[in-house]
Amino acid sequence: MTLALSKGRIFEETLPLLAAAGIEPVENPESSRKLIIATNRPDVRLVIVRASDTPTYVQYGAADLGIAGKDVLIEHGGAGLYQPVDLAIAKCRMSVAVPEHFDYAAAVQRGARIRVASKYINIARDHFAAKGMHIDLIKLYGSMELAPLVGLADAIVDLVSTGGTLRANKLREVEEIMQISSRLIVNQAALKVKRDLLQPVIEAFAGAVKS
Ligand code: PRT
Ligand code: MG
Repeated sequence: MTLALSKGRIFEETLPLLAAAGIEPVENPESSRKLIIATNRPDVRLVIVRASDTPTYVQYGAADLGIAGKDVLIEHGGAGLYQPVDLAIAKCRMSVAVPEHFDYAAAVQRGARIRVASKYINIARDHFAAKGMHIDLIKLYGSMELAPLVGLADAIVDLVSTGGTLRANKLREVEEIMQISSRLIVNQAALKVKRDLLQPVIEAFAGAVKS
C-alpha cells in the first residue's frame, strides 16, 4: 500500500492519524532527502509529493491513498478519487483580500471589472461568477500577496490561517469563500482490488478524527 503525503503541515498533522492506524514512518521526510519512505509495516510505504500533486498521484494509482487540502482537490477536480474522510487537519479558509485602502464594497456595488490574481483559478472564477461579477483572472503560482502591492491585481484569492501574512503586507480580508481542511483520498480502482488492505486504514483514520 502506497500513501502520498506532502511535507510540512500536512505531514506533521497526519503523523498522529498514521499512528492510530499502526503506521510509523522509519524516517522523517523533513530531514531525509528520500522521496519514498518506509514504515514499520512492510506492506506500507509513503511517497513524498508536492501538495498540489497529491490528487494526481492517487488518481493514476501511483499511490493508493493520499491526503490533500480541499483547495487542491477542488482545483484538481477529483476525477478517479474517493474522498471518504474529512480529517479536520491543516485547517484554514479561502478568502478574497484587497489592499487596506481599496474600497472593495464600492467596486462590487458599481459592478467594476476588477483584476484578481490567484493560484486557485477555479475557486476564484466560480466565486465571482456566483456574485455576478466580471473579473480578469491572473494565474499565479506563488506569493499572491505581492500582486496587489505592485499593481498586478486589485484583489487576490488565497488561503488565510492566522491572517499574519495579509497584515504584514497591508492587505485586508473582505470575503470568506469557504472553510478548508484536508481529506483522505483513495484511488477508486485500488479500493475495489485492495479493499482488505485499505479499508482498515480508512476506518482507523476515520476513528482517529472522531476521538
Ligand atoms: O508545494 P505547493 O506549492 O504545491 O503546496 P503548498 O505550498 O500550498 O503546500 P503547503 O504544505 O504549504 O500547504 C498544504 C495545504 O495546507 C494547503 O493545500 C492547504 O489546504 C493547507 N493550509 C492550511 C495552508 C495554510 N493553512 C496556509 N496558511 N496552505 C497555505 N497557507 C499559506 C497561505 O497560502 C498564505 O500564503 O500561508 C499563508 C497565510 O498564512 P497566515 O497564517 O499568515 O494567514
Ligand atoms: Mg506553501
